[in-house]
Amino acid sequence: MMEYWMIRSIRETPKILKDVVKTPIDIPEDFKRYKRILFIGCGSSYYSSLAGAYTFLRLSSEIKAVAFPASEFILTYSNLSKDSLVFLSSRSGETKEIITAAKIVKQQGGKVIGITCNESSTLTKVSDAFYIIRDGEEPNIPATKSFSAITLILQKIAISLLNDTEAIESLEKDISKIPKVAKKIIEDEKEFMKISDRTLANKSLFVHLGSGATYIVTLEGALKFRETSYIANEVFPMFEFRHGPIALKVHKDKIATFLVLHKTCKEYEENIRRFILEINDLKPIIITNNPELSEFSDNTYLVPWSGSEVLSIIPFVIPYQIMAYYLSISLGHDPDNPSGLAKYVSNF
Ligand code: F1P
Repeated sequence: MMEYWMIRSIRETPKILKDVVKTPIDIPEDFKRYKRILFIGCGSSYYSSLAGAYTFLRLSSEIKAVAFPASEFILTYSNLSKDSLVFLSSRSGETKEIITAAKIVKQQGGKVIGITCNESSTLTKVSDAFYIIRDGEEPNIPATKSFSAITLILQKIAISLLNDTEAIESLEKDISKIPKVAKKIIEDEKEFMKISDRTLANKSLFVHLGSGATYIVTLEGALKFRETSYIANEVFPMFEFRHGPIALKVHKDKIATFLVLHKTCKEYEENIRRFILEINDLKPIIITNNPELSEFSDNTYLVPWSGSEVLSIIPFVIPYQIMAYYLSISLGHDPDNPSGLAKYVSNF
């Protein structure tokens, strides 16, 4: 079977993450004085931005971090630029909405920090400072290792902006474990190929259910399937599925459902068990690090992650990237060059 770049890029994730773990995040002390922290990106880089904002919000006592797609920031929220520290993420560093957003922020007196894989990109030229991710460039259009690397940089930045030194130390220990865990998950590659072939091949709608960090995982996972297999994907915070979208169950034979859960929801374990029984007829694929949930599905993947919930995003997204890759090739598509997609969107 021909191997496309996408699976090779996924397999390079542990190596690139090792470099990111070693990247010093020298945030100047005065950065903590900004009233707001904005994380902005497009596509997969928007989901990395959500991960950055989520990390800060979950670990800080201040509600001052938020993520936007660059186009929404430009059309609706550019008034937030003043007194804001703005992290603009872009694998290519050339996405037009990102460059436009950078100019707006600077015009209004905000501070622009770029995160990109492309050292000679326009984003580095319009930023006040920037972080470069070495070897982040991918021949495959759908982001894989670059998503994980940009996400980890943003999470490291968010953690460095916290004031709680104890929390920072413990999270930095967790961060150092991620590359090894990524390697272990990638070694299970054939397990994900089986799930794709056995469960996904003849479905016409994918439904993804997550919560907290794993909700961000499902957003990026759904995008991977859309980009590489051209299948409709719906994503919901887990219990939101009960407020209307559960009507989709009428199509249960054509639906593949993913339930992505970190074990932290201990105090709501009973509610979660009842919910899983409520959607049992959808035969969910369960991606979790809670072994007690494996009784609910023949398709359960136990993610070997025992670290914090906020840092579970990268370990939990790799199974999605691999499943999307194998589904795409089993459907006869080219996962590297999806129809109608460009490496980046150069107009706005
Ligand atoms: C952003 C992006 C990708 C998407 C596709 C089009 O690129 O939307 O997330 O997969 O490649 O471009 P970038 O700003 O991160 O380079």
